[in-house]
Amino acid sequence: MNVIRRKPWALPESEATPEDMFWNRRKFMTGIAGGAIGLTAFGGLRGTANASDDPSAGLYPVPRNDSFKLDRELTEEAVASTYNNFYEFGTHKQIARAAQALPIRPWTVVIDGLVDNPQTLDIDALLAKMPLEERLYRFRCVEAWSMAVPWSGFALSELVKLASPQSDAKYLRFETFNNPDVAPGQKQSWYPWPYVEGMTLAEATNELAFMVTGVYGKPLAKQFGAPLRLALPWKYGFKSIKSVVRISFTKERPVGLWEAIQAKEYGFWANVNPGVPHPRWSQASERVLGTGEHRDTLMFNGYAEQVAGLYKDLQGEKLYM
Ligand SMILES: Nc1nc2c(c(=O)[nH]1)N[C@H]1C(S)=C(S)[C@@H](COP(=O)(O)O)O[C@H]1N2
Ligand SMILES: [Mo]
Repeated sequence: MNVIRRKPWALPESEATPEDMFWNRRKFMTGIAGGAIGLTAFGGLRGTANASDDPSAGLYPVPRNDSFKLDRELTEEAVASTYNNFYEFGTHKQIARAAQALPIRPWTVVIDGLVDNPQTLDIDALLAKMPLEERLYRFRCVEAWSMAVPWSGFALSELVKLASPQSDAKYLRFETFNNPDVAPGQKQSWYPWPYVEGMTLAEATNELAFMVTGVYGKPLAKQFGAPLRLALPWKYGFKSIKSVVRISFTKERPVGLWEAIQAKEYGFWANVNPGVPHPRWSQASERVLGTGEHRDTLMFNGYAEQVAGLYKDLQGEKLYM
């Protein structure tokens, strides 16, 4: 798939998918969605079979919070769970099978930095503590594809409360696991592993910021970033970091993996804005996964009402890359 020769890290996150590849992929995905054939070929890969082995399976489905509404159909599970960005398992979209190698128990999440309650939490203890709910969210990748998914999880603000940030904490820095023995992508030493992402404390306590623990009414399948990932639906998808092991409260603005390797194209804020093109392609519209439909991209991915106020006093910042 990596046919165009360029710096290895420039592939393919930083490259809009050529249409011909997209249509081939569509045929492939339609095959899976078709049912019996896909199911036989892929076994439990979609997460259905694996999810029932997950010790948190009994927690799902969780009640839906109806204040988060969609303007479109949900993306089919078979589509969303077989088209993933998870560079730890490969630089292409078909990493779902490889991602099954990730051990998700035991799993601990460290909360540290400028907080009154630093702690190491076992994932199942965290799940038991948090008010789980389902939210239907849009998702917009910087590569100009989109989906709509029913995440389960809890508001990030709940975790912030648990940590009790000190007055000089301004940012949250999230870190993914680092285990090249199970994640072959992490043997590619030109990436600055582990994957890191961050946001301001104000963004983290916005009602939309969501810690995801499940999807499609089940525990999170591994390819989605089990057992704990982020969803910041008004930002480009690379901000929604997967398989989180550490959350640090900091005074300094964290530098994400993509910003570290390509700061001219991937910044800290990465808010969706159809009027601000990526340096190499337009962000005006998006391909809807599974349907092939093209839609106009919305300001803040349709969440302006909830988040525009966060940026009022930040007009000097590069808010949209
Ligand atoms: N740890 C980690 N988190 C990650 C990524 C990644 O490669 N590694 N890719 C990001 C990108 S670019 C996108 S679009 C989304 C994809 O999420 P999905 O596979 O659930 O659609 O995950 C984001 N989080
Ligand atoms: Mo992405």
